[in-house]
Amino acid sequence: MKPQCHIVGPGALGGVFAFRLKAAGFQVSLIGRRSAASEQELTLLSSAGKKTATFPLESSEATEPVSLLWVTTKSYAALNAVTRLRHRFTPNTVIVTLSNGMGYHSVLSELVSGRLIAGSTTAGCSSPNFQTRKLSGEGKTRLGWWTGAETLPEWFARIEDTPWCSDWEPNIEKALLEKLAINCIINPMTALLNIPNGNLIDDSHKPKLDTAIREVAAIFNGSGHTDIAKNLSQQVLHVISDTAQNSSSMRIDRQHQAKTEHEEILGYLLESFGNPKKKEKPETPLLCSWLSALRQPYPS
Ligand code: KPL
Repeated sequence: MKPQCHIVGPGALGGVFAFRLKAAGFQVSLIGRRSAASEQELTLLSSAGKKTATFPLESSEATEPVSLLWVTTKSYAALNAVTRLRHRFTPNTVIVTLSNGMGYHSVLSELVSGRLIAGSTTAGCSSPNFQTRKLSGEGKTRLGWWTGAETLPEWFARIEDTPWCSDWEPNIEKALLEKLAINCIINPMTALLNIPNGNLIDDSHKPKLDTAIREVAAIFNGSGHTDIAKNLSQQVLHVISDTAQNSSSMRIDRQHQAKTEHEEILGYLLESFGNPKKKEKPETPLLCSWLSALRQPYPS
């Protein structure tokens, strides 16, 4: 029998993962905003062509148990989305999160007594319209137990050999921090300048990019994550070249005048990460100016 899973947040990322998990043999149901519809047809555009599939669509209020829940909402919406589903959890429910940023994993983990798999993905996903999801780069998806437990869930065997999945991560927190460091640079800079990722290495932007890398690396060095700091420049340039044509999620949100994940990305790094009370924090004027620009309301 096919294992069942639910995806809450069937936007760009959730839609792409609905197709990926279906292809891996899961029976996938979507959980969306309250809607009268009981199914949702989605079309996936990728380098492999065009695929269309119909997924059962449930509301949070439904009562059937949820055994494996993939959370693909924006990070600021994850806690609320999961809390609204609590009445559907069993003593064995497992949550997998793929949202950007940090600061929300521990609370989510408590909601399922530690059965939280945290994930990070560099898949290039967008949603050109209500029904269409676009995959412009497979990227890599890294998963691991938030608690650091080592036993792999049985269903991991279904996805571990797919081109998008990395080996199981025994230290997922480090993987999330590596991604956070990259997001703290690429996302705010592309969002505020309104440019695609690849333009960050143009001569006119490169000095600012280098400054941002230096400031983020200083924070990671100061908190003892020297290996993340050391590899940061190389990693950022790698993601920029891999996603050169893409828009970062923060740029897309700003273009739609939607809430961005700046608090869970840059806000977390500057105000919660490491020891926020420590006096001798490195100076990060560029990052601080970005955070305050992102905190400004959109002009009406
Ligand atoms: O994670 C991303 C995002 O846009 O949120 C990257 C990898 C930076 C790709 O744009």
